[in-house]
Amino acid sequence: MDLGICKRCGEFEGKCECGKGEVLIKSEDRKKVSKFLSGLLRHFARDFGITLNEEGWAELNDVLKVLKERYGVGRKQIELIVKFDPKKRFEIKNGRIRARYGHSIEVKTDWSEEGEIPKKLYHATSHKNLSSILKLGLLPMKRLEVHMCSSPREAIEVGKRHSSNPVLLEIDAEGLMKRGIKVRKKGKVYTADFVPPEFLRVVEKSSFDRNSPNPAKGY
Ligand code: HQG
Repeated sequence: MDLGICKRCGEFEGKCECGKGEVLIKSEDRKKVSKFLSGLLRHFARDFGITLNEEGWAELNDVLKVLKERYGVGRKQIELIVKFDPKKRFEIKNGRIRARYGHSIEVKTDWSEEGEIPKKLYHATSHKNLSSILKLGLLPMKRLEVHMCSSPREAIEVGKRHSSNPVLLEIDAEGLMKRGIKVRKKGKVYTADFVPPEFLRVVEKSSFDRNSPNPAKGY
C-alpha cells in the first residue's frame, strides 16, 4: 500500500480519509526500499560503507544517504516505511536505525521486547527440510537466530518463500523456556537460538488448510 501524509488526517497507509493527503511513496517503491533496507541492515551494511554497532544500530543519516542515492527517497519516506511496517522489521531511535531480526551480520541478539511469549509458536518450511529439522531441530542456518510466528497463517506466509506447499510446525515455546532456551520477542516475530526436535510437532495440512472441511480453531 502507498504511504503518505495529510494535513488533516496525519500519516496514512493506503488512502487518507479526507482524500486530500499526499502520497510520499508508492506501494512498489515502498517494497523495493524496504527489501533493500532489510538486506542492508541485516546482511551487507559494510558493502555500502555502513557500520553497525554491536546492537545492530547504524547512523540514520548514513543510511539515508545510501537510500537517497539509490532510490531518491528522503527521511520522511523512510520514517513512514518504518512506522507502517507490518512486521515491525525496523526501529529508529536517537538518530539511529536497526533491523530488529533476521541478521547474518554478527550483532547482539540477546534482547527482547516486553510482552508475553505465546505458549505455542509456528514455523513453516519446505518439505525437503523436514527430515533434517526433525532430526537436528530448527537451526538458524545463514542467520543468527531461528524465526517463529505467533499464528499458523503468518508462518505459512513465511514458508511460502521457500515452497509453494510448505509444511507447518508447531513449537512448544513454553517447553523451550522451561528448558532454559530463551524465546525473544522482536516486533511481530519471535526468535530463539535453536529449537531442539522434541519441541516440534508437524501440523497436519488438513487441520490448518482453510479449504478443509474441518479447519483448526483459531487459524
Ligand atoms: C530451514 C523473513 C534443514 C528453515 C521471514 C528455513 C522470517 C533447516 C530455512 C525471517 C533446518 C532458513 C526468517 C535444519 C532450519 N535442516 N533446514 N536443521 N533448520 N531450516 O530465510 O524462518 O519478511 O533464514 O526452516 O518472514 O524462513 O524478511 O528463515 O526454511 O521472519 O522480515 O532453513 O525472515 O522475515 O531460511 O525466515 P531463513 P525463515 P522478513
